[in-house]
Amino acid sequence: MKIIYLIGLTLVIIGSGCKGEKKEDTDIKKTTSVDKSSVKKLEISLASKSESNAAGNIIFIEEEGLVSMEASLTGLSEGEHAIHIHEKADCSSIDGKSTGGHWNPTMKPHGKWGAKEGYHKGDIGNFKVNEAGNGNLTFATNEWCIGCDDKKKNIIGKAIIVHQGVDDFTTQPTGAAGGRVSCGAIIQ
Ligand SMILES: [Cu+2]
Repeated sequence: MKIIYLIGLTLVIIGSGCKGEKKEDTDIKKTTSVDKSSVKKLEISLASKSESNAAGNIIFIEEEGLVSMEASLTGLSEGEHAIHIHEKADCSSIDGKSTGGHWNPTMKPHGKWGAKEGYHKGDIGNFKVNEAGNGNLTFATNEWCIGCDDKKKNIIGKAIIVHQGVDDFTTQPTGAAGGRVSCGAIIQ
């Protein structure tokens, strides 16, 4: 639901200082649909892991309770690849396993995003990569936030992992997506 902020601004300008100057009263009423100060933006980069050439960048934008994600990846093998949020913003290990398992603050089974049986908050899914090794993904959800107090929504302090293989959405708790070929810490 859209929230409309109604800002009533009344400016009263009183001319003063100079002698003989006329006094002016001005009423300005302003209506805006988006409170610009509530929009949050975060850009992260992904580094190669597991001796791959995969890299990329992701822009997260939070606006009116919705977090959108725009990912652009390069250096991948052609076909589908899994992408998840993992639980720790630590990409230090060569194999990316320093990020831990899938981010799953609601303790649900692994699955396809939106599945009735449940899914992790980090179960973004799969995306396609073309023969040149490039892939793009857009995703949006109101189940995340950028830096809010709700631990079940806050993606800050987590990591994005791109996998060598495809998420089958059924194998627990990983989706059998194979090695971790790219990693980016979600930090401000
Ligand atoms: Cu993963």
